[in-house]
Amino acid sequence: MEKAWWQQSTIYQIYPRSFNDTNGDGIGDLQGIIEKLDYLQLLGIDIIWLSPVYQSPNDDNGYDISNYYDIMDDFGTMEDMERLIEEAKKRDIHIMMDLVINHTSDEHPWFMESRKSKDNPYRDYYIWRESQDGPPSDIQSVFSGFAWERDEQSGEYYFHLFSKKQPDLNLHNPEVREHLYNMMNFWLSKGVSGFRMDVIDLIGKEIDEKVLTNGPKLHEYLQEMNERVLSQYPTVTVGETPSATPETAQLYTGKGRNELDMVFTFQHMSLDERAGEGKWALKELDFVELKKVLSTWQTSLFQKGWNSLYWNNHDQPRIVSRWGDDQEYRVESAKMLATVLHMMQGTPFIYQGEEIGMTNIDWDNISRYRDIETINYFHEKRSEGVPEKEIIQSIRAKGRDNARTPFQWNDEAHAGFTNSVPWIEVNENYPEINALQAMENQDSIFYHYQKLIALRKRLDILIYGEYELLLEDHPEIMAYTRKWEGQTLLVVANFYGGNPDFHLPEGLDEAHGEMIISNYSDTREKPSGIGRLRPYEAVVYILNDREE
Ligand code: TEU
Ligand code: CA
Repeated sequence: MEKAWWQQSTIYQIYPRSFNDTNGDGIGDLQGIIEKLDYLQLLGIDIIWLSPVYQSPNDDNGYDISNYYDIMDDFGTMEDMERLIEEAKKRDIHIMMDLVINHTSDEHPWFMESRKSKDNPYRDYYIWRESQDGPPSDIQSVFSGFAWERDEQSGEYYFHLFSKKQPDLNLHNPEVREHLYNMMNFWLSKGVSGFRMDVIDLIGKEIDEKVLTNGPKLHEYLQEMNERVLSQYPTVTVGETPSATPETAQLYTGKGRNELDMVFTFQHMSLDERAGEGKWALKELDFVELKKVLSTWQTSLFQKGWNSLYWNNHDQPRIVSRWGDDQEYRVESAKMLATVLHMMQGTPFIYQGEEIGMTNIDWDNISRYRDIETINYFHEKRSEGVPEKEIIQSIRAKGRDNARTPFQWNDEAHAGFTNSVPWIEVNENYPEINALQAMENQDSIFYHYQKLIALRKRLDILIYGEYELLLEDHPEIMAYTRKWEGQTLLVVANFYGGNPDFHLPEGLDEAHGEMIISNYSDTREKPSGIGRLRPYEAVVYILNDREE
């Protein structure tokens, strides 16, 4: 089996606004990323996924693009971008752009034309409907309220699944697709290596039938895009697909389908939400279900497609606060979560700050938050009479700003992120949690990630090994094997703070191999199946199969 170059890669997501500010305006910038490339090289990552850096009025922090061919003023210039691509390349690091083509900004020239009149040549670039009495349908925006906005000029409504300032493009118009393919080719010819595709499962939608994700034309368009653009370069692609199931993932990533390399599943991310009630409806994590979901993705795509592996991104709360322990066992639990994820089959994604165990924020006043989704949700619930305390509780647990506070570089003012006032406050725990501190400590989370990344390059079993879940119903332990060419990789992890008892299945209960990584520095080379695990302990062995 030949492996694709991105199959043993690790991808690091940068949210540029919050990464590193070099010109003292309180906003991260491209020069700031260039300055930290050595840090990323030391970590060992292969690809940077850059959240959007295109020109944007920043209603949704760059996910509302007004010019696909230029760089946001806050972040720098096209020259800075070219320099970033070049400097990254020198360090064998690829750049993956964020591709936002479900919608543009309402300040994009296409939309400004489109809204001028019903017969404007750009009218059909977006989705317009006539309606006399209120919105044309009851479809709701992800960011609260109706997904329809009445436009004064023509009296018609335009469709926006996200904010009012993010009108949805009409991908059924071949001219629109043509423009987008040209734009993608422009970036690939500049030397970027691929795309992370924002809500790509929406591009085949049929509004009038109320089919949003997984529309009838979705795969046809992706195949067309592949033919026209992606197949022309050695690219790596990952689709953001909130609706994907293990079955539809095979349509996107299946061999011979010529669509995408990977998709992001959201199924594991929803297991601490009350089913069907959306992201703010909190419930405790269903751990047995988490094991089941992750395992189903592992086995369904085995030799059929390819998984992306992630715990964090710019839309999700910090994993160590969410499913680890961000207090007493912060270091152990962050390493445990990393280990469990990185030993699976797929391409791992690290979100900035994850590698130093950054945590959620603890803010109870709405004025400190910056995210449009959070702010809209707050006001919507207030107007429905929900007590402020209750709303804030959800926001603290799930709000996107948890991931968006500035990167904590050191223990100086503003965590070394900026020398002026940051656009969003720094998490106050930066004196203890920061990159400098992590780099000076050989036992830090940072070096654990470095080891995991290096193991992926060294051990083919991590690329090819067949996955099997063990101890399925155990309420505290996650254990699995990966088998390949007479070897077994065994991963056993305690997801909680106790000392659970467990028995591995026969055959695995005596170790014959070597421990390759653990999150407690004093873990002995103990027989793998025996004994208890300490709080959040995670151990990985390679066992050589016994000769019969
Ligand atoms: O997110 C798409 C998406 O499904 C959102 O609903 C996201 O999951 C939500 O924030 C969860 O609360 C993508 C981007 O990742 C996000 O940052 C953008 O705001 C959104 O698309 C619109 O472009
Ligand atoms: Ca700046």
